[in-house]
Amino acid sequence: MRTGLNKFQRCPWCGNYLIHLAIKTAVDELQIPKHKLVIVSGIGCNSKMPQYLEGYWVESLHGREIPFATWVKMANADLTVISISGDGDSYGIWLGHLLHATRRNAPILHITCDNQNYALTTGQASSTTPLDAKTKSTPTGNHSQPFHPIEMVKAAGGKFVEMINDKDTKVLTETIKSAIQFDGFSHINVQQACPSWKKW
Ligand SMILES: Cc1ncc(C[n+]2csc(CCOP(=O)(O)OP(=O)(O)O)c2C)c(N)n1
Ligand code: SF4
Ligand SMILES: [Mg+2]
Repeated sequence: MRTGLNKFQRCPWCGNYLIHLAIKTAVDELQIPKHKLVIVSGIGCNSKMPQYLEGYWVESLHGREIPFATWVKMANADLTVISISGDGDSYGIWLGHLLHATRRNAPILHITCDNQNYALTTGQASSTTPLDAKTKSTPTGNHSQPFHPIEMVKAAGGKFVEMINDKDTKVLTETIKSAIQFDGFSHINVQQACPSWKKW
């Protein structure tokens, strides 16, 4: 955790607490030394995650965590590199990076905290918001068909692609461990609770 930062900037019951716990447990159980761990995030509620974990970390730009994480791994293949972002980021603003990293089989783990909305900017619809869901930006209901992230990444050639609920923390922890050890690009979509904005 960043020195001096001991107050989590999250709403009560935010699913990011559980995702955080799963990442921390996975890294601890794999005994990855903190000087060999690099966590790269984008921008969003989820993207404060690296601040609370032991290791090197970067909060990059919204949508740019995957190329940043890939470059880190290219510079030093001995590092464990995890990139983290939200659904608005991974599947929206720079979806291209996710698909190209998948196609290139970049050897990093990318975790998407999928709360089905742009939470940090107060709850607009994203590309995984369900049909008919009412959000700030869809007051009469969402009329756009959501992406299915798992099918999309598999179609791009993804070999390690999982969707897990944040409350299944044991499964999530074990899957993160396997994904870190996977030789190639791995992607975990975490279905994340966001009690402040995700009301469906
Ligand atoms: C290039 C760019 N566009 C827009 C923003 C504004 N912005 C910051 S966070 C955010 C929403 C993030 O949503 P998501 O990726 O789903 O993460 P969450 O907050 O839900 O965890 C937006 C639109 C930005 N910082 N940079
Ligand atoms: S707005 Fe949602 S995602 Fe953001 S901290 Fe609150 S509960 Fe978590
Ligand atoms: Mg989101």
